[in-house]
Amino acid sequence: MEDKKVLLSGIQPSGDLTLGSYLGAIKNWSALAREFDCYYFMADMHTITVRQDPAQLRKHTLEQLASYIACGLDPEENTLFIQSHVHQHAELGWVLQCFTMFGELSRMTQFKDKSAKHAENINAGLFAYPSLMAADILLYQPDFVPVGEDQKQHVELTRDVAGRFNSLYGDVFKIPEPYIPKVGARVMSLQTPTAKMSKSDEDPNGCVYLKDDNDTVMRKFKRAVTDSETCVRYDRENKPGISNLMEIYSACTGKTYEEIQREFDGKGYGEFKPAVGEAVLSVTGPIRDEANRLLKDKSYLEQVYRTGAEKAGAIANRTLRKVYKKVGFVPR
Ligand code: ATP
Ligand code: LTN
Repeated sequence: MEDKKVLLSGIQPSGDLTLGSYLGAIKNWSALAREFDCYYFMADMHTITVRQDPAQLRKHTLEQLASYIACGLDPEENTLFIQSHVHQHAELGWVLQCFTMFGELSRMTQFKDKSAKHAENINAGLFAYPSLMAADILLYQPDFVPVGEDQKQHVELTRDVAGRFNSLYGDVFKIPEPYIPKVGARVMSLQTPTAKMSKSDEDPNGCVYLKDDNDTVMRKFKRAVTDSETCVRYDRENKPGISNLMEIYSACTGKTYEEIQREFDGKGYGEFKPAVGEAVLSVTGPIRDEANRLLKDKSYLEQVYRTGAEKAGAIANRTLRKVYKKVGFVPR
């Protein structure tokens, strides 16, 4: 256990998990448990940077935990916890805000996107979000942070903040590496294939949710936006819709783009689109059913997140104590 490398990641329970969250993140996580000491959490504190309905937030947090387990994250092998249960995240988050520059935060793409989308509520938390994310990460001294492409900028900022802190106080934090999957790193919306498939997207047709029933999944793929050609060919620039479907199909079947091109040679999109839907369902159907089963067992989920928070809290506390000492706080 001790000499295993450490890995940590989180997802915001801001909505229902999507095919993007699965292919871009969770799918890869489940393959890593043997090799690494893994920490995965529900980033509930991050979600309130955007207004949330409290009952929905609670529901999404537990559903996300059930989905993590249904996607193959065994709670015996992975530490699964809820961010707000480990108070050290908020505490280190504050300290790291004091080591993150205004200019750095202003450059974050997610901040720019979200503040454009929620112009009426550009709060300080939304702006300072990457400092809390840096705390989430650095508390556990991980070697790797597996995330989708869109989070790379935040992990890079985390590295800069950790480096800045270390250069002032000595080696307190391990500098983590982002760990980005090659296939499925950027699943795009089925309706606007130039935009990321996102759980908080307003158009539910662009987004495939892990909890969608079979008919809904098939309907969404049949209606996916493509182009005016008919050939199944990978070209991100000129054929974003088809290329996205090819990436999804490839991620779900393990086939290469050449194999897919050959398979659908001479066949139109009318055949390709439902085939992608079927391939996706073969993966997400069993996950959905298992998550629904787990959600009925509240005491099991409770036991998982309690054990997780206890384990995570012990590690987090070690780092926080060290940081408090370094910056000069009087020990209690
Ligand atoms: P929100 O809409 O609330 O911003 P989101 O759906 O964009 O959420 P996140 O919670 O930001 O998803 O992401 C969770 C993890 O899944 C991150 O590691 C992220 O990089 C990855 N991820 C999310 N969406 C996609 C996607 N469309 N393609 C690939 N990876 C994704
Ligand atoms: N910012 C991420 C969620 C997140 C995270 C983290 C990911 C919060 N803290 C720490 C990895 C490590 C997102 O919006 N997907």
